[in-house]
Amino acid sequence: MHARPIPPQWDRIIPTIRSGSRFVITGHEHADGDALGSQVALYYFLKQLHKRIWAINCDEPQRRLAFIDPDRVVETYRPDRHAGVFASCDAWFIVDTTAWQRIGALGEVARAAACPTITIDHHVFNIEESFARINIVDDKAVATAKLIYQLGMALGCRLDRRIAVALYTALYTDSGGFVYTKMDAASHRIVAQLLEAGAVPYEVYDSIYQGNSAAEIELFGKALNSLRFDQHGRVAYMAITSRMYANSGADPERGENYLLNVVRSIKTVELAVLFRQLPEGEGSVKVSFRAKNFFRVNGIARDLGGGGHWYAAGAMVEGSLPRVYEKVKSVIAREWKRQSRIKPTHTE
Ligand SMILES: [Mn+2]
Repeated sequence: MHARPIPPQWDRIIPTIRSGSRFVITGHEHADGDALGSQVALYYFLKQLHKRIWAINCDEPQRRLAFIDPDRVVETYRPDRHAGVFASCDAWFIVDTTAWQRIGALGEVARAAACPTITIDHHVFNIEESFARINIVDDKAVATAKLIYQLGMALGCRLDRRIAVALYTALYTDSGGFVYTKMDAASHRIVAQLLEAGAVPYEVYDSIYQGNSAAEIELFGKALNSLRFDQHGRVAYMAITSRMYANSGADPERGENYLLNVVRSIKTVELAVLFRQLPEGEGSVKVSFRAKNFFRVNGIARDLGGGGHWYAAGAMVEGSLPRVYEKVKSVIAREWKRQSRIKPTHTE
């Protein structure tokens, strides 16, 4: 099923919500603040309408985001337990992605699902990876949470503290602390309402950014030691080997954003690239890209089998760390030449 995306026209799905009684909500794998926050907020919005809801992801939520889901409503997919749920639900919502490859083992289940599948997302849409019957996409939105807020209001639901914390965390994390280009005035007005509904900025900040262990900071030190520059200091590369964190007890996932943001903060750096060798064997590497002003990374990530935004994207690449490192370096060198000729537009 390759359905073209539609802009947020909530009338297109509200009848399905009103008439149905059983719904599933899924976020993408390794759910980030936006995926988990959007999922949990939509869960409680639909609960207000007295629906039976299952929130099911393909993997365990990150520990540092557990505060978004204090009642532990998000379950991890188990075929034996959940097969009946997918067979009997009235619609299946997938948030913060439109790609079946991004929901892990649930991808194949969703592609074969008999119930209507509805994605709600703000990433650049790729029809080749799409699967849902309805794709609601607004790539001008700073976070999927903005769309979930709009849907909740269109349904006549109200904000409560749990919803406010979930949506606030999503908006905060996906906008790099409310500073990225797409964090517009309308999104700030939503944030104001979330504060009125009980979200406490310092509590969210503390939960996400001040839970580091000493082992994690030591790992960051090793990663920073691997820092190398290219293109006259405009491109920065870092690599974390699986050996680096084998005994550190650190959760590498949570450090990625931190490292990329630290390196991107270097005045001359336009593009930061992080290679993370995955611990399962030596066979694959997660490559993450963060650009600053003009360089667009989503095309590179897509060519490598991943995806993302113009300024933030990533991919899992098969191969040893040195081989993936060299491969990506040459792809970037080529792209750098091409994109340097393009005038920056800042119109994302
Ligand atoms: Mn997002």
